[in-house]
Amino acid sequence: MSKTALITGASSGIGEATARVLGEAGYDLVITARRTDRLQKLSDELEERYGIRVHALGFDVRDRIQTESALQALPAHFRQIDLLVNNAGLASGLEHIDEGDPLDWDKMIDTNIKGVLYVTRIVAGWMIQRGQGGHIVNIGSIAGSQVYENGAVYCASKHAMHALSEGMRIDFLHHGIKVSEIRPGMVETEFSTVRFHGDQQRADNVYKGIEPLTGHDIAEVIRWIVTLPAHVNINEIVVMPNQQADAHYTYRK
Ligand code: NDP
Ligand code: 8X3
Repeated sequence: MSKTALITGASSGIGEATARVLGEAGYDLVITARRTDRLQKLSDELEERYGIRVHALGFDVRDRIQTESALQALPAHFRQIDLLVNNAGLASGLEHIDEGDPLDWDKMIDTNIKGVLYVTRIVAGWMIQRGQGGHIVNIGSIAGSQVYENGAVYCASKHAMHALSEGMRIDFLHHGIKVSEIRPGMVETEFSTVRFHGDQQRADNVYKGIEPLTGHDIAEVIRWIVTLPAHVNINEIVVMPNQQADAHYTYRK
């Protein structure tokens, strides 16, 4: 019997790479994001390449009603979720708090914290009902343990992801659901373009002189974590580019 994974934020970056890697590993997939054109293209490609079943599902994780109704409308097969990857998230803006845009704060808090809760509540509920355990992989960040100037709200949202991961691990312990938090450093995706509201030059400068991680690097870590024996769990793992020591120190060539 093939396993099924639901990946949020699969229209780009880490989520898209994870869909590719899990698809190659034989998982049936539910891939979600707002940009459904991208999801549909990815779904067609992965079904064709790996002979798996893929369901593309468009919703905005910030909208609880939309999230719940999209998930509840999934065909029965795709509600038998073995693995949930809570990946959808973003940074928006990079300013001191007194100059920050509250609309950016809403986006980060609503997506990175409330969105994770809305999706997890439903999918973990299905796992518990089914009674066969499961695995939840949360994409946190080094920003979940360190705070840097101008990034207070994003860092707060990833500190929250860390707390939610710990909370899920406790709450789901007696249901046999593993919870793993991955905390990457710099990964070159659309992350910085989104953070700088489409300013590509500013986004490119973030990675100047550094070989950053790729979405695929993180996806391979997920592949490893989910193939460990049933009695083994990786609670959390920090993954960094070799040229980055932590949130404050990078060595640029
Ligand atoms: P990308 O911008 O490439 O991908 C983000 C994904 O999240 C997209 O698929 C996007 O899809 C989805 N998403 C964003 N907002 C929403 C929303 N409201 N509803 C549904 N989906 C949404 O960035 P990354 O791949 O880098 O980011 C993935 C995760 O990794 C995030 O949680 C990020 O915080 C975390 N991370 C990233 C690091 C990095 O350096 N890149 C480092 C550490 C952690 P769409 O726009 O189509 O809805
Ligand atoms: C994203 C990476 O550099 O903002 O979580 O901490 S960083």
